[in-house]
Amino acid sequence: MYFAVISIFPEMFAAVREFGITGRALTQAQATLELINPRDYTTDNYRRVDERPYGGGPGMVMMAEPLAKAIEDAKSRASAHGCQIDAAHCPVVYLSPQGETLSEAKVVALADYDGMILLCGRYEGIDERLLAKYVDIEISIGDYVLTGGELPAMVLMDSVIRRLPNVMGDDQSAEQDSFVDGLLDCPHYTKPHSFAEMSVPEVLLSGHHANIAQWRFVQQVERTMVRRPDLWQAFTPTKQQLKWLQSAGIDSNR
Ligand code: 9D3
Repeated sequence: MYFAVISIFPEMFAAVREFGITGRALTQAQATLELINPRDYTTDNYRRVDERPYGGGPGMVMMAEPLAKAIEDAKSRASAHGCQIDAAHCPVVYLSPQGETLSEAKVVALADYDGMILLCGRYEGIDERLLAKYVDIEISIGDYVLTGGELPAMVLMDSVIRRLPNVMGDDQSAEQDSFVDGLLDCPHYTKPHSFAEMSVPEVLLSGHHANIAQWRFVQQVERTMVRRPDLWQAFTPTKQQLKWLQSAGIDSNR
């Protein structure tokens, strides 16, 4: 998958580029990341990308022209990389507090594109005419105020890259975790056997794989009921899970 990121703070993207699973995916070319700085497309001596808002008020607005040139360059780079340049194959995604909230379902859908151009805003926002002309998808990462779109772009890339084929070392990990089956995760334990006068639950030491699977599932359910009643409401157990719930005395009809 191809990513072009348009940001006046390209150095921030070392976080995804240089570390962990995303870093490895980029090294192994399962994903490509190109950074494009709108300042490089300015024509004035000060390399200005922001101006005062028409109509007055506090703060600054990102100007359309440097961003338009940056997006056009991103599209030609995406094309050179083999992406078909249209909204169906390589959309322009604007990270914005006004966007639809990112979810695992959206992440899965985003992972199907050839690539995407991620547009990161700073200051109060971007000139609306640039957005009208270029933006295909608008995404927020949640209802809290950040200082720009860079961290949301990295959140999006992290969540999308881990869903690409052959990226997860253990290819089960992406399937089995929280939100994929609609429940929170079970607790995890590793060495040592005793820590802070707490020992590991006996069932995990038993080697009885069916009992371990049942215990983990019941733990998932108990946590989800308490912490995320919304997820529990929406959950539909399989036949096996229904048996486990019955033997644990949990009413699955809620
Ligand atoms: C305090 C400024 N706000 C005026 C009412 C508007 C505002 C402008 C720019 C609020 C935040 C931002 C910068 N945020 C993003 O670019 C952003 C974001 C976020 O703040 N929260 C969650 N998701 C996202 S995606 C992009």
